[in-house]
Amino acid sequence: MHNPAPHGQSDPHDFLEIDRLYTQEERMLRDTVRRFSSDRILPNIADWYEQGATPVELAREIGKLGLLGMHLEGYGCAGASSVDYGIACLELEAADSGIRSMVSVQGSLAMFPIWAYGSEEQKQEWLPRMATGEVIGCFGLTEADAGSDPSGMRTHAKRDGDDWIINGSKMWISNGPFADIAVVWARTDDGVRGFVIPTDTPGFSAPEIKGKLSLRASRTSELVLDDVRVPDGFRLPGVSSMRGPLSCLSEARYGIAWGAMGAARACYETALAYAKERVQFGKPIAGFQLTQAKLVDMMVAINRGTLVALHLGRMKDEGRLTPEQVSFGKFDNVRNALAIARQARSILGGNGITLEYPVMRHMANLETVYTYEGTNEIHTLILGQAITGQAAFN
Ligand code: TGC
Ligand code: FAD
Repeated sequence: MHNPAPHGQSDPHDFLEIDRLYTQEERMLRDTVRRFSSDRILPNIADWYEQGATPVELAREIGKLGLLGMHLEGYGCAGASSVDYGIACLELEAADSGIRSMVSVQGSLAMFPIWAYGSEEQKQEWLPRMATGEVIGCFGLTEADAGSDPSGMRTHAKRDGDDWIINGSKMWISNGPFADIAVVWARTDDGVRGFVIPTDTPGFSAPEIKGKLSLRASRTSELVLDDVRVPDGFRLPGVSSMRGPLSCLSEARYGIAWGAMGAARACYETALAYAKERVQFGKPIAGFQLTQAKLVDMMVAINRGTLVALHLGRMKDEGRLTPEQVSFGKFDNVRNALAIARQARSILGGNGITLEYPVMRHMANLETVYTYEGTNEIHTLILGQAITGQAAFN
């Protein structure tokens, strides 16, 4: 029988000793991404956020680390586990949700459909260069009038001999302003199809969306397709229904369940350190019961959410994770991360609203994370359907 650890010895930074649940290799990966983040992202992120742009070279650097499409096998991809991918998402999002988003879009939304549904030629052509970051991709599903219900899309592709002519527009497309290729989902006579379209194809444009107050380190655009003519070889042959785009979303949502805990951790760590230093009424504000209640709520939610993410990851690696279990992680971890960021912001008082601290930036980012990849409400309905058997979407 083991003696219990002495009272008061629990680590405020890893209260439930989740670290012990990772393998040695997983810890090494975590340390590598964390070091990259603190050397390369954290010193610059406030400026990138303020300017509304992150240099595209960062994608190449992340590619060199082997993080782009890292959970895919072959074609120059790292073939890492789902847990590894989750850990990378967590560490990148601890820096900024926009950076994690760039990696999610590249790996889960642009590379994954090519890997899962592309022809051998398409895989050979695109995946190796996407894994290094030489080619950047974006994912066009959402439209101005088809957000939560993408099956209402109007973008359509019509067969013309050996070619397709694509018309329509997409909205809110991450990586759009600088992407080299776009995976665009369009209605056809033969169901919903994905097309891999080089962004310099005549008739294709990607006007940038300006004035965002959230996810500013990630660039976003519309995609406009005006009589875009592409050969049949640009069509993804392996899927012809909404299962195509929706299965990509499951990949990205899984990464977000982890990533949100990274943003939450950054907020908690900042608030804890600040509360111990900041003196009001003659003592550190960490000594007030109301502050402690906030910090405890944050710490408990982060430990719980990280355990959920790790559990989902182990299930995914066993091939047992269902889309609605992914929704569980995205739904609960993102709403908790947003609540944590708001609590942390209040602990920092006036300083909390500046870019000098990461908290308000994370809080603003998490408003987007709450909305994209299925809003909080849509995931509520996915879970509601899973437990009742009744669809309540319309
Ligand atoms: P439904 O009739 O339920 O299903 C159609 C087919 O798709 C399959 N399926 C899924 N497969 C894998 N993963 C999932 N999550 C899946 N959801 C559904 C399903 O089994 C069926 O297959 P089959 O073979 O029988 O045809 O589809 P629906 O059109 O009624 O969908 C309902 C709903 C509301 C759940 C869906 O439309 C939805 O998830 N809406 C939310 C839209 C959304 O999340 N958009 C995200 C856009 S991309 C983005 O935000 C990127 S942000 C950047 C970043 O990720 O960092
Ligand atoms: P709507 O669908 O109009 O929803 C508005 C409100 O109505 C929400 O609260 C919603 O939950 C609620 N609502 C809708 N339907 C129901 C219902 N049945 N029951 C109850 N409530 C409901 N998309 C891409 O395709 N690719 C990308 O790369 C991408 N990147 C993004 C980056 C950013 C910064 C943002 C903000 C969005 C991005 N998106 C992307 C789009 C994103 O997925 C959509 O914004 C999201 O799916 C919601 O769609 P919507 O904005 O049209 O909101």
